[in-house]
Amino acid sequence: MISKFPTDFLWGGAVAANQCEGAYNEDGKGLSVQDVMPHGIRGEITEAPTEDNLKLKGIDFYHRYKEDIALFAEMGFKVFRTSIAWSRIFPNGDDCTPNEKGLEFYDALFDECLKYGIQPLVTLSHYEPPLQLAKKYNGWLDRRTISFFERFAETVFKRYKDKVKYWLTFNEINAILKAPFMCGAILTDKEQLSESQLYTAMHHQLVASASVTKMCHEIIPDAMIGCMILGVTVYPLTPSPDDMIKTMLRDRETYQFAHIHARGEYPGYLLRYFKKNNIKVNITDKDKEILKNTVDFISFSYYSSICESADDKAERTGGNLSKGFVNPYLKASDWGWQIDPKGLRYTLTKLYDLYSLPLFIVENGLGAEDVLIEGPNGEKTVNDDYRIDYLNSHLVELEKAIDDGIPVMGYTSWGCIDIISASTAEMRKRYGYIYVDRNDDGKGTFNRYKKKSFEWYKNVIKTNGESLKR
Ligand code: BGP
Repeated sequence: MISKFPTDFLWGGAVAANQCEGAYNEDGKGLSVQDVMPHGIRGEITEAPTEDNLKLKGIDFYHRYKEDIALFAEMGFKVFRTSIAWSRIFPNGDDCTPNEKGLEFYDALFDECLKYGIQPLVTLSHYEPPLQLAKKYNGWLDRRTISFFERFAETVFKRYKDKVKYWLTFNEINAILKAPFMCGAILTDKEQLSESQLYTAMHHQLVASASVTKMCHEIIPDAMIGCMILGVTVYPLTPSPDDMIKTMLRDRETYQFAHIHARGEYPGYLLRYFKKNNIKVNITDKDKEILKNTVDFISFSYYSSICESADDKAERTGGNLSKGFVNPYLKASDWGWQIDPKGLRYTLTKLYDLYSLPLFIVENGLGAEDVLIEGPNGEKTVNDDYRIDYLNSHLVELEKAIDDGIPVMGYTSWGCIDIISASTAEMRKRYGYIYVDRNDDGKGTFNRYKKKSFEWYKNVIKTNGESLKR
């Protein structure tokens, strides 16, 4: 018996409503910011949805979820992470009554999961705020958005309290500082936004996150609710103390969010940063009281690590919403994200050493251009050994953290089925154990095909990690 994974370890996979459901205007759903972002984060925002926006149809999960959940069950999933599209429930964000058809869809989706013994893990806000909130209030810049979000959370907590026992508030809540429109429905150009405005929007989301944490504990006492952080793992490019300090400062962009959710207050270094840079954020006494409602666990996404240096001339590379310097010891994915399994163990250790809360990896995976081939028995498949290697190596490092005594609740690999990528809105950047026949030109049958990694992951789950190659 080698495996160190606990017997109740929550193995599964993750998606987000806007990256898979499609049905962008069906059954009363309102537009979300994603419906006018045809080319991802760096693309233009269109006046109205355009044909070239793959997310309008996604992978048609809205109509095919039963087939997909059955495939997840075949792999043995214990948990399935997805989000509730806010604009399916409150089409404009500030509506007084919810859209019943939207509520019915998620009732059916969660029932389908539970039919197979799969626990839903639900993200309340995953980069898909209602577009109307942007147009009418300039999104999270306006404090009234807190109450709109509280109404949304209260509605779904009460509706699904017997079906959903694991909740996350905001997906990668730290990303609002990098992508204010996608994360905060803020129409003002990022370059025009003052730091006071950006941190004010961040503050409103933090208050909303703590407020719904309190609400979840009251409405669903046997549920667990966590924050979700974009895990940016940063190494100094050289042992120069200047690079080390630069790394420490860069780390704070991530850890300040975990700090606030875990300790219930702003860290001194962030308040000092506000003061030093004349950043005005209205943190009321009532806000401070609300912030004290801390989370039950910390969840995060982990894909890669980056280097930081005090010397700006070094060569930079990509990462999940984060640019860093190239680490000469690491290989990169086709999208320039540096592959670093040990960085996952380092991040788990650092988070637990700092906050002593249970942890949950809710995103980890390799985006790659997969090639569909004819399998040995005539079926269509993908030989994604590269994805198996990536996932296997990360799970082996995760196991070492568990062996150190770190309580990790579960692991939902990102994009358990091919979906539309968030940063570039591409279909060709595939993450799934299941190939979806849809391409960047929008063409395809939408058929699903099991990749080689499907059987691999099914066996990992069946053996509770025993089958991993160490
Ligand atoms: C994270 C998001 C996910 C997912 C992932 C992969 O930031 O939480 O929604 O998209 O990144 O990134 P991408 O889809 O850009 O490859």
